[in-house]
Amino acid sequence: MQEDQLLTICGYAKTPEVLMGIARKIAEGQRISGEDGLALFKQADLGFLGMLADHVRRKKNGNDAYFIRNFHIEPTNICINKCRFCSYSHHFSSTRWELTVDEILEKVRIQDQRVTELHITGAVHPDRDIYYYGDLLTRIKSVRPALHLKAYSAVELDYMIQKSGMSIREGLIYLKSCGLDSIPGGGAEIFDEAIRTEICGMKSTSGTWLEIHETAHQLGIPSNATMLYGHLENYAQRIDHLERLRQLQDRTAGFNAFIPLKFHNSNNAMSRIAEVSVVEDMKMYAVARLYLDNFPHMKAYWPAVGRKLAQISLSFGVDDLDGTINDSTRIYSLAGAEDQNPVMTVSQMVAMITEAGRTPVERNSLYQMQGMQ
Ligand code: V47
Ligand code: SF4
Repeated sequence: MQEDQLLTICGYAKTPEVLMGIARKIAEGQRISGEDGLALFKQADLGFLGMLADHVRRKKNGNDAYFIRNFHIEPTNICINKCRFCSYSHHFSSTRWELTVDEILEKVRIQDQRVTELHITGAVHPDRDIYYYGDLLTRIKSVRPALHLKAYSAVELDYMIQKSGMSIREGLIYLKSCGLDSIPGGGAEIFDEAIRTEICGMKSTSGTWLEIHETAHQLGIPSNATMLYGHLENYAQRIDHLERLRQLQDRTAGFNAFIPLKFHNSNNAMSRIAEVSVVEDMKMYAVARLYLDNFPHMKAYWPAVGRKLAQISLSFGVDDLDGTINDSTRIYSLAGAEDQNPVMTVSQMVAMITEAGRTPVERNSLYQMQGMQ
């Protein structure tokens, strides 16, 4: 849609002047302010948000919607922390696991050869150090050298690096030399210090999370960013989170994708909080797409949001549905997400994207196109 058409349609719906002003900024490719972001959350309806977010998505990614062939390994759920939203760690889950290195290598060996990415993340185990995790990367690479290793959230990295007595920079250089290719976006939760203390006070601070990602980017290690939404936070705190990410990305351009993660309320210490509605989910995707003008990609992680909503999110700014997963993650199934065995075939992924009117593109971890077989 052309910019003038966009503005005509927005104006046609008797849109309040404050929102028309934001639509004009977006049509002209200008950055929106924190105040604008708040107004979008509070005053804009879904149709308006979807139209603007879809316009920005199309400018950045054309008609393409991405997916990847990937799988996860969660080495352990034994954790030193006690995040109140977590249904996964041994504190709340009825299961408790510590995979051995051989078990992990076996999981790598049995994967389809067309899988290109392994996402490794888990709990913060008190006894495992950076040498254990570095060696794990090296051994996985020796089994599957071409596999991209997106490994260890900033919270896991913080603990293993501190335990080793290294600086963040030294720790990341060491892990890169062992085979670390990129860093997943987990552990960001919500940066607002008061809410963070309430929901995950034992965890690494927001400042540390941001510092680890900034240092990684300086070392040529790209990463993702997430935000856990739909619990105690308000709209201003969501905008504050997006603002801190936007500022960091202005300095480094090292983030690939932003992934809003909807809070799920089963089996955790925050179960009394109701899960937010679909409208709230789509608002979150759209406002994030509009606010994070320097992020190339917006991802709907389908095991978290559900297949149907992930498909709809393609009309609210999202251009990436993550991957085939192959039933290898428990974080969301334990928290009550609809998919208890998250696995998606390539043909299911292609059908889902095509039905939403987008062109399915199989990507690698750096958003380069893969030949689909
Ligand atoms: O940091 C934990 C979230 C995250 C719950 O980078 C919960 O490509 C909702 O970050 N309800 C870990 N969310 C997962 C993660 C991730 C996932 C997929 C792709 C990428 C990527 C990163 O899961 C945690 C936390 O925010 N989480 N428990 C829960 N009850
Ligand atoms: Fe541990 Fe991560 Fe769960 Fe927090 S969210 S308790 S750090 S596994």
